[in-house]
Amino acid sequence: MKMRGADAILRSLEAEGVDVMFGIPGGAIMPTYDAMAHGSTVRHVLARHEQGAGHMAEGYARASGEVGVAIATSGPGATNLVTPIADASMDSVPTLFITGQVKTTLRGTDAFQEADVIGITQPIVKHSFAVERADDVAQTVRDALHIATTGRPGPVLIDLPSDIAASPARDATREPYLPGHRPRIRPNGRQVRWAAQAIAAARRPVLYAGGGVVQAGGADELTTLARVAGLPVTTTLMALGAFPASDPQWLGMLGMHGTRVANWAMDEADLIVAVGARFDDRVTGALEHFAPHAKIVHVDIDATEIGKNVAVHIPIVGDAKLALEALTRQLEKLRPDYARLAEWWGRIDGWRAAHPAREPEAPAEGCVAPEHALDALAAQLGDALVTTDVGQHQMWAANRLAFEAPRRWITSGGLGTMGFGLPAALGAQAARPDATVVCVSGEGSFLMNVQELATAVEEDLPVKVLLLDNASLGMVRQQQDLFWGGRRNAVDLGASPDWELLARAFGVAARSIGDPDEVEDAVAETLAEDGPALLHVRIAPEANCLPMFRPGGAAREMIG
Ligand SMILES: Cc1ncc(C[n+]2csc(CCOP(=O)(O)OP(=O)(O)O)c2C)c(N)n1
Repeated sequence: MKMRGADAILRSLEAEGVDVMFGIPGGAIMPTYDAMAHGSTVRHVLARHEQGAGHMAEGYARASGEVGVAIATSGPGATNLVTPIADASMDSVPTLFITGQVKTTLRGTDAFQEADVIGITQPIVKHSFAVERADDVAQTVRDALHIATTGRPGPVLIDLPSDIAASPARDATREPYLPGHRPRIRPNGRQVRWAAQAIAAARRPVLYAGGGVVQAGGADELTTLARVAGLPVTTTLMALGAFPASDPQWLGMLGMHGTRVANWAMDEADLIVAVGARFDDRVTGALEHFAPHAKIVHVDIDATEIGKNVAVHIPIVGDAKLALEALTRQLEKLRPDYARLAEWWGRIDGWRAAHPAREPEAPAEGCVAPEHALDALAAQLGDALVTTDVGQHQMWAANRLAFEAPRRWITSGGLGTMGFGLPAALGAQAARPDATVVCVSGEGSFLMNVQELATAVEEDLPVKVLLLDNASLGMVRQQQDLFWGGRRNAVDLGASPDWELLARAFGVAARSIGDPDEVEDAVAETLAEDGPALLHVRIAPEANCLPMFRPGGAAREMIG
């Protein structure tokens, strides 16, 4: 059979090592689905909503470090991908989104299911390609994968008109290309030396790591640098697991829902070494009050991040793993004097002793404390991967589950997308078939992509869901209570479905509990299920996620 544009898509994905994609067919993408019907080594996972498919691609990428691929038809299929594309852009997730487009002859006629997806997604893609010739398809796929995965990773879109997909194409997969060529950006040696000298001289240093460390595969190098230099370490929500939570140098997560000790250490630091992090507002709080005494070293692969939110004293543009290695080598030569840090560690230990992890409040009759449910999960988690949705449950999970290694924690950080958790878990499970994958969710978020339970059953993706039900949009309720005079509005989710029945309707095993004595057993039973399973836990409806700092307030002023 002669090769068509649509075949070239598949042959190129295969040649580049893509083994799964997530999507839903439709009119304008029919040629590509027909090409799949002729056979491909790329597994296709049929999602039930394109937003689900997009988050699955993200979950796959975040779990594996490999590119995640989602595919959809034109018009509504493509617009349903907008949220995952924005999510992947904010969290720098290497992803490829392939959309069908109306025939070139119908372009601009408001044809059936025509939407300008290139225009709509312009500000949120790393790059996009509107394919104009079938002969270009193979090269376009290779370029797209290359762009998605090099430098700062991100989402790339290929928009493929159906007539081009159906036209004969040159078999360009046989033409030479640089397979696996992924240049790494080396940091400048002089800047590394300055930074190492600043670290060796600092009296109150903090190492602040972000998702870029995970992306660069630099978690071990982060840990080595921290140990060699004796640095206290905090990470963003995105980088949990990049530094082992059991390590005595771990301060916990920083930011709005981070620990007091992490935020106070940043506040009093004389040197902040930021690696693969972007000083976003959920981390810094009000910028005019942020880290007033600190010099800042900022390592980032994306030069546009340096100096974006805070003035940087020593910039290092480069791959986080390489930069961390280089910094460690310099510090080994400098042999820093650890005694100068004794006072700083004393101060940190004092904060720790005064503010240990919160003891859960006694829950009302028929409810479980959220911290209790998460502590039970933490105790049985082992090497499991955890995805979350967005809300209180996400922040409780971030603080209660302790991760020792990267890529175990998958959450929507930058965009804060409710509905992310379940499909992301399915994508992670597709990437790691042998791993246990748990989605920690809230009932508001879970309902946003609950249809993907059907995908879990049909595709044998045995994810476990821990649904923390507080009968409300808890995080919004908490902010209304704390910062909006207690005027609760549009947060009551009293009329939720019967979760056990709902899960069973999809063929998913389910159990519902509200008795604290049942928690440990119920978690164990859920994790032991062969197939997908849901554990619905009624949690205290008034429980707040504390401590926190006020949106727009100073990070040092932690409430609760
Ligand atoms: C798509 C989307 N819509 C709205 C919001 C705003 N928002 C943030 S948290 C939240 C409540 C989440 O409720 P739930 O999933 O039940 O979690 P809980 O906070 O109760 O744990 C809302 C509405 C959001 N983050 N994402």
